[in-house]
Amino acid sequence: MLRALIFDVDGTLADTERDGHRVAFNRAFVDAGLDWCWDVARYGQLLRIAGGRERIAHFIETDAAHVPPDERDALALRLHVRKTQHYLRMIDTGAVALRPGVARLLAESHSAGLILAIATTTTRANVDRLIARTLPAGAAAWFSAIVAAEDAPAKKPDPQVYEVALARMQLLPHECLAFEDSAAGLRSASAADVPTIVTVNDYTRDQDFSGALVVIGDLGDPPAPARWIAGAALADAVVDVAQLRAWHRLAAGSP
Ligand code: XBP
Ligand code: MG
Repeated sequence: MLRALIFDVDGTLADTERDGHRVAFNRAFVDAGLDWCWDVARYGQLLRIAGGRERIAHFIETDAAHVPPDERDALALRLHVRKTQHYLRMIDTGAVALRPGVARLLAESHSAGLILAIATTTTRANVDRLIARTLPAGAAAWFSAIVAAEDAPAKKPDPQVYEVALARMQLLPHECLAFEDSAAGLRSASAADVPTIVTVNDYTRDQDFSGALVVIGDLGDPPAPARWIAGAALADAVVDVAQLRAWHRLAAGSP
């Protein structure tokens, strides 16, 4: 029986990367007097590295080798702290919006008694602020578990973040459905045996989603329908709780 929904954040709850995180990283670089600037294409490549601080550290290794090795970690940390300050301010100003159907499905699922959880590589403060800024007052209490970068140091595609979420909810993988946007996120949830629904975005649409229960463009929000891409059939125009229960039965192999 479907008991819980586990949502990724970046790219899934909200399309945060291109016009959110990427802009915040660049503002932090400017503040530090660095001439680094991650354009849309380069950031798409850097997204292969999960975790903002790890992403900066990787960039230093590949593009700023002049930084003395014993100063690199401290620099990456300092830049990431500043980047997070910029990103939080962007959320506060409404620069980060939820993807189509997310607010609707979260509210409907909560009302239907489904347990909700978050499993993300991003910084916890980013999650709390996004929920506070984009969902109804009190919605933070809808989530039984919010597992973020601080709780699962092994980043996606490692399954740790999903394993921590399952343990906190005391649920089995097949009692849940995961929502992801990227191949790394799908691999993370799949490695934890959680059946996964993928909603793609501009950065991830060409990635390999083999093993996903279903791949769609987004969850759909009337009058705009969800766009089916691959996997289990989409019965109606939008993804609702009835559709999730049907997909979950399919994943469980029950009629
Ligand atoms: C996506 C990530 C994060 C964000 C940046 O997380 O890999 O690192 O890109 O956020 P997910 P931070 O898709 O798992 O939500 O700078 O806070 O890491
Ligand atoms: Mg994601």
